[in-house]
Amino acid sequence: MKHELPTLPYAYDALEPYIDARTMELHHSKHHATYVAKLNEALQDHPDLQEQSLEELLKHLDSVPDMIRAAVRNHGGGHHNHSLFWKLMKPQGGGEAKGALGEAIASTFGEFAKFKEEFTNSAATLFGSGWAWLVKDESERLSVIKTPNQESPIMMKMKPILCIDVWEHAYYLKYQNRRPEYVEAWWNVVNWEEAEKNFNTV
Ligand code: MN3
Repeated sequence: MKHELPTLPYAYDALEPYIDARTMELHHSKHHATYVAKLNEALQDHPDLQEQSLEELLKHLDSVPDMIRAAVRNHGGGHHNHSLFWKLMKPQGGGEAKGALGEAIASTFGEFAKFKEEFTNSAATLFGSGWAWLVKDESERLSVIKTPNQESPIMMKMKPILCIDVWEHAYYLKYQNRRPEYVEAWWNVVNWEEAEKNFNTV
């Protein structure tokens, strides 16, 4: 079974003006596609691992052979993170979390604005390339974390709810070095229904 690049649930220009079409196109058709190709390449001589779902592979990186573990972490993580990320954005998104997720955010962070501030701060201060996340741990507790490179919370037994890619390739064409501006704009395209779906599934 080969891993495949998912199609975007909207057009490349659908998130304009917050995220530009050229960035979306390169990010999806080049960067994400490369993670998928390199993951398949790493697994090509490992038919047993090809049978596993991406989640299983990432949850049990310890049982992946040494020789390909870094490739699976980087490219498998990259494939999984981007697949989540695309669905967590939509045109006419933004606003605040509602429903069960909205309640959990309010009870964890005090109010939505506090959560937004903490998440924004994590995304802005992450050094180098990586991701900021809202995650749920095994005792259902919410927290904001950052991961370097293409590491995923599922490698740490945590469930991803919301994420933002802060690699320069995610914003450089439009925002150059102004990552905080990109993060601020990104809040306008957050797909809270998708985040709530992530929150409600185990
Ligand atoms: Mn990326």
